[in-house]
Amino acid sequence: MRLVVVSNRVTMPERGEKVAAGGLAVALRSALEQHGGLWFGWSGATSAEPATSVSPVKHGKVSYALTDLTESERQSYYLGFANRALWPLMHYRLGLTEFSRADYAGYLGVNRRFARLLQPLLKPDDVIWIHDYHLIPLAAELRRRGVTNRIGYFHHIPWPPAEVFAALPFSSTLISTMTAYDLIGMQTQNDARNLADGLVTLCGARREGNRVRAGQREAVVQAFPIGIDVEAFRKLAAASVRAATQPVRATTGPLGGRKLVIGVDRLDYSKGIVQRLEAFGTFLRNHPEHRGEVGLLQIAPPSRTDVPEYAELDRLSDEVAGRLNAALGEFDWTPIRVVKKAYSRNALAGLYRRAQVALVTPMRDGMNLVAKEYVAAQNPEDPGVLILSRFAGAAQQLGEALIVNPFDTHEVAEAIRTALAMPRSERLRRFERLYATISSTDIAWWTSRYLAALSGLDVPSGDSVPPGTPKLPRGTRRSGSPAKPARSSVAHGQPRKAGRDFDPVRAKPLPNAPSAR
Ligand code: GDG
Repeated sequence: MRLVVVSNRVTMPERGEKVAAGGLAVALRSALEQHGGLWFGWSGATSAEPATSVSPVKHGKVSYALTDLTESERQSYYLGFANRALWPLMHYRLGLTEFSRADYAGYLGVNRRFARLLQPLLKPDDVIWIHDYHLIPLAAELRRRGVTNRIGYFHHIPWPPAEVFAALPFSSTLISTMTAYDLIGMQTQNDARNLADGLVTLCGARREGNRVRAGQREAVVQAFPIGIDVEAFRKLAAASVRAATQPVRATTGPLGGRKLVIGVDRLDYSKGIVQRLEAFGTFLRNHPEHRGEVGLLQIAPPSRTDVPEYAELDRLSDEVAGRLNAALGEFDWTPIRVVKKAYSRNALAGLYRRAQVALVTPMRDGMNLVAKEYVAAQNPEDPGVLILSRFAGAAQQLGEALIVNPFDTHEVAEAIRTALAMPRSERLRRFERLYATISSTDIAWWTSRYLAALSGLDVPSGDSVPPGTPKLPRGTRRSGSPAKPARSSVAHGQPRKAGRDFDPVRAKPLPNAPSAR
C-alpha cells in the first residue's frame, strides 16, 4: 500500500522551506516520513497559467507533486471561499462569513483541477488521504473521473451544527460531496455528530451508527483526535530551555526573571488573542499584588494577511496590548509583550518549559496542538499549568487543565490567579494525567489508527495504544496510583483501552480547582 496525502499547502524540504507554523503541516510531515508515499498540493506560489501536469520530486521517503495556483485561483479558492467563507463558518462565526458565487466557482474549479492533475499519478492500490476544508469536494471530483481507490478525509477544524452550516449557500451540494469519501475523520465526537446530522438533514442521507449512506455510497464518520510527537517535543524542550530564554532574562519585558504566562497562536480571530489580553488585564486589575511579578508573552505569527478580518485583528491586538501596557505597566515592567513573528520550534519548546502558565483560550478550535506541546515541554519535576478553552477540541481529552470559557473574561482572569498559586503537588497530579493522555494518543497513534481504519482493518480505536501504564517522562515522580489509567481516561472516554472509542460527548470535564470558577 502506498500512501498519497493531499493537502492545500505543501512545503518541500529540499527547497529549504521551513515547515509552516500551521499544525496541519507539522502533523503531516511526521505522518509521511513514517509511511513514505506521495504528497500532492499547492506549492504556495502563483503563476500566470494553470499547470496541466505535475512531475513528482523525491525527497527521502516522500515524493512531492506540487502545483502553482493562478492569482485568480488564489483569490477565489484560497483567500475567498476557503478562508472568508468556510473558515469562519466552521468556527461558528456566521457574522464573519463572506460568501460570493465567484469564489465558490473558483473553489470548485481548483478542486476539479487538482483531481485532473492527481489522477495520472495514482496507482491501483494507493490509499488516498485528503486533508481539510480547502479540499472537501476533491474525492467527488476523483470519483467522477473513475478513481475507485480508498479515499479518506480528515477535517482539522470544527464542524458546526447543521443549522449553522445551512447558512452557507449551496450547503447541501457541498456537504453531499462528502459521501464520496470512504472514511471521514473529525477531531471530536461533537464534530462527527454535527457532520452526520448535516448529511441527514441537508441531503437526506441515512445514518446507521457511524455509517452514513446516500445513494450508492456509504461513508464512515468517526472522531480521531490529532496528537503531537510527544517524545520529540519533550526532548526538544529539555534541551532548549536555557538557549531559548537566557538572552531575555535581563530584560524588562515579561521574561526578565519574572513569572511567565505564555500564549502561542497564529494571529487568527478563532484563537481568542484579544479576549486573552483583556483577561490578563482584568487579572492584573483585580489582583494588583501580582503586578510587577508576572508577564504575558504572546507569540502570534501573522497568517492570511491578505484577508481583511486578519488585518483588523492585527491592528486591534496592538491597540489592546498598548492600552493595557500604558494603563498597568511601570517604568521597569511591561506586563504584556506581543511578538508577531514565528520562532524556531526549539525556541518555542524552551519558552513553553520556562512558562509557569500557558493560556490556550481559543473561541473555537478543532483540536489545538499548542495545548499538547505545552504539556509535553514541561519539566516533570516542576510542571506549569495549562489553562484551556472548553471550545478547543483538546479540552475533550485534557480535562485536568484549568478549563475555562474564553467568552468570560473574569473566569479566565481567575484561572490565571489559580494557576499561579497552584501548589506543586496539584500541578504534578494534573501534569501526570495530561502527559499520560497526550503520550498515549500521540501523532503515531493518530496516524496508525486513521490509516488502519481507512485500509478497512476492523481495528478498535484503542488498539494501537500500548497496553499497561501510560508513559511518563523520565524523572517524573508519580503522585497518584500508578498502574491505573488516569481518571480522565475514563471520564473522557479516552481511547486507552482496546475496544473503547473516544467519546467526548458522554464525557464531562473534571471539575477545576474551586477557585478557578
Ligand atoms: C489547525 C486547527 C488543529 C505557532 N507559532 C509558531 C509555531 N506554531 C505552531 C505550534 C503548533 C501549530 O503552529 C499550531 O497548531 P494549532 O493546532 O494550535 O492550530 P492551527 O494552525 O489553527 O491548526 C487546529 C490543527 O490544525 C491540527 O489538526 O489542532 O485546531 O485549527 O504546532 O507550535 N511554530 C513555530 N514558530 C512559531 O512561532 N516554529
